[in-house]
Amino acid sequence: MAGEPQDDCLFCKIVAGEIPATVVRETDTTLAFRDINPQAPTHVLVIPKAHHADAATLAAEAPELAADVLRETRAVAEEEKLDSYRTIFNTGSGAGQTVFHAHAHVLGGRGLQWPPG
Ligand code: DGP
Repeated sequence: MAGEPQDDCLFCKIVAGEIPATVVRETDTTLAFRDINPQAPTHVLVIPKAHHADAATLAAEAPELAADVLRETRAVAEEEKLDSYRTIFNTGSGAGQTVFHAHAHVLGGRGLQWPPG
């Protein structure tokens, strides 16, 4: 069922506390933690605690929760004192999505090129 924890999901395990993570923010519905393989001085992942496969699925299945995630990306940027930052939702393996639990990457603290690779 949409939103239920998945046994084989890495980020569900982080939400459950079964895998450690460096948490920077937590709300009732979201968790923000540092990416294990940072691509910028600040690289934080913001996830819904409930399992949804990707950002578009999250927006379709739980639009309020999608809004919670977006609000938290800004809160992370403010806490990290980022004037500019990039929010990325890789969607699908061809776009680099490797964990199929919706997550926003918040990247900042260095110049970011456009277009991205
Ligand atoms: P994506 O490629 O968009 O699906 O992003 C998944 C990100 O998750 C990737 O940047 C690396 C990160 N990641 C993978 N495993 C772990 C982990 O165990 N802990 C943390 N903190 N991040 C992880």
